[in-house]
Amino acid sequence: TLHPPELLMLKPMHPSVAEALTPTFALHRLDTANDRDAFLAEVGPRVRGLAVNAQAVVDGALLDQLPNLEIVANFGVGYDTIDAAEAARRGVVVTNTPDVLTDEVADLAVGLLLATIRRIPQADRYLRAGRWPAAPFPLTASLRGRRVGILGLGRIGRAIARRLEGFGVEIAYHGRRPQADAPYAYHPTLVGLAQAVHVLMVVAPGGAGTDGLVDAPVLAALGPEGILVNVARGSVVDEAALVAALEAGTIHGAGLDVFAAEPHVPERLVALDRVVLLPHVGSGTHETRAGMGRLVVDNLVSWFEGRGPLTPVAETPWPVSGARA
Ligand code: 8YV
Repeated sequence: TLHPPELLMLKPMHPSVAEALTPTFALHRLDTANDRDAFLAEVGPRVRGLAVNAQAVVDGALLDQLPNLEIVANFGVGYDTIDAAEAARRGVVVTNTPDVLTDEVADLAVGLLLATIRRIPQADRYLRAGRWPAAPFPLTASLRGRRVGILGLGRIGRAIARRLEGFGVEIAYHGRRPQADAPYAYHPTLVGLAQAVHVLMVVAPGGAGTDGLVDAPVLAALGPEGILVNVARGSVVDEAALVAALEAGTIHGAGLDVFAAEPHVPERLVALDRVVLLPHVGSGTHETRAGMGRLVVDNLVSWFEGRGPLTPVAETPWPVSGARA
């Protein structure tokens, strides 16, 4: 066909994505449209591909307005804002950006753990406030001799574990099932893991299956020396229970890169000195965001050249056998 495939971008994305798509595709932008419904009514039926990120929701109602959609390419490894099961039912492929951000996010997770347990941002603020001459910075907790638990031993969880091996700490994990090739102790329950470790690293995907997994009983099991680090999704942790546990001192501290209602962070969390709070920067480097952008584009190009998706998600495997073929 002489007509380039028509794509739709729902929200602003890394600029490299629109740049790379423009020569090959007819790219529509919903984020700059004045009347969203009128725009979708006119353009929707011609749209064959979506480029999205976590700022956009792709649900059944949106898919209804895109009857000829073939592929949703997500910028990010997590895709809890996309109803991938609904997409699968309609024969729409969903892709994400695994692997290209694994090491970057694992680096940040380990940095956040050290920042939290050694209170690195607090020490920096202490120096800047001119308090050093009056008294040395208070001593902190130590990673030495601590056991670390990983919730979700996927690509990023494994990369964190590999790094922590170098720190000489004992590592254990919890997930839906034990992994035969993982050299770490498996705990069949999350409460059991929390009981056995001092530090809990949350790396499980978001979505309905993991909603509120780290709840009050898990935090109680982690205990008064416990540190929670979350680089996954805010929804995996019961945020109200976490705030309560931190305020009561039933856990020691938390390092959080993600929150339940980003970019909103509860005032009560901001008021706490025992937490290190980051504005969702796990993958946020020039190199890695550019790599994620390339993979979004490569998935779309591969699809429209008839070669299938490069990195389809589990709900929409490729190549398809049977029904969706
Ligand atoms: C992105 C992320 O910043 O990959 C993910 O799942 O959370 C981050 O890498 C975010 O999804 C971009 O929209």
